[in-house]
Amino acid sequence: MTLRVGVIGAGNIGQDHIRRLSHVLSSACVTAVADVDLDRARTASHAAGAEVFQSGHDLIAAPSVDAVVVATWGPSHEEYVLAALAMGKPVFCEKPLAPTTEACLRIVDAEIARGRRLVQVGFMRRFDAGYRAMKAVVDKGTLGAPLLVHCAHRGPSAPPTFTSDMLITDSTIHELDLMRWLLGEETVAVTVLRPRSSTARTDLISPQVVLLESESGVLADVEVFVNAVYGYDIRCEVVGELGTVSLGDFGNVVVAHAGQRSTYVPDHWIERFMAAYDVEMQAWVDSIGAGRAVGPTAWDGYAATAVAAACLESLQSGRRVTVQMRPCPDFYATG
Ligand code: ISE
Repeated sequence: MTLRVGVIGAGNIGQDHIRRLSHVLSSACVTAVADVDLDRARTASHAAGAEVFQSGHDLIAAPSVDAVVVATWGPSHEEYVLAALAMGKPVFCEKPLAPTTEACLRIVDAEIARGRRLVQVGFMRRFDAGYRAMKAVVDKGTLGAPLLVHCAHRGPSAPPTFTSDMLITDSTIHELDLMRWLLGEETVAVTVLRPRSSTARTDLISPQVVLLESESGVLADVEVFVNAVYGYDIRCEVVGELGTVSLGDFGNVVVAHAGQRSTYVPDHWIERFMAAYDVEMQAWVDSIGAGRAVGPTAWDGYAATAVAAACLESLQSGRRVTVQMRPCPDFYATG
């Protein structure tokens, strides 16, 4: 059976999801596209032959839509996810689930009230082959207990609308989720440091260094640098009692030639994580067919936003901030 998907938001990632659902994945097609910018929706829907809507709510209610992808900007996620939940339609929501912990909890509560998991959050790095291989090594215990994690999240340049807070809420949010997933424990306290800033943008605090402390005391340092000029470069290394495991770049080779050793660095996150996005969305489509939800839950979306809220407070105060989170409901405990 082919899953008929409606995509709300036809920006960068929305267009990419429409392409993947229409031409790359199996058992799915795009039957509807909505965007407040009707022309953008029309252009994006063209290749898929999908119906065009200006209102995301009309798209969710359409009988031709079985499941919904929300790829609009963060502050509008909540209303669309809640509307999909109200109709009992599965919904894939891009990260962050919502910008505030209160909004995330309203989604969590609505999903629990519905009685079954309908939300998957777009933390696609959990589907990246490199991160999965790292997690398998950590889980196997070969390295002993993890002690430290070193991460770098660098991009070539940030759009003019990108703010200092967005280094946390838009970029580091991936590492905030990954730490919980890789270590299998909550982050309990954070500190955000401001090193010397790049002169590329005087209005932006970039780079930042985010320190995360886990329940058992594992310390993770995340360098987030959104105007690093040279390319999109994601690094991660877990240091355990007996050894380390590092993230390999996707299929990268190192070339030594004419007195130089060099390797390719992509310039955009869509390219770096292309395969992860494909695997992530195929998993979502298949899980709906199988009637068994997989992937990052609404609770994971809430937890990442709760850690991000503490990071934003620390970015302002310069102090260590403890993370405030509700205890995890049983509903998500086995998910
Ligand atoms: C972007 O929105 C993403 O989702 C990318 O994965 C992330 O690396 C980038 O920093 C964000 O701006």
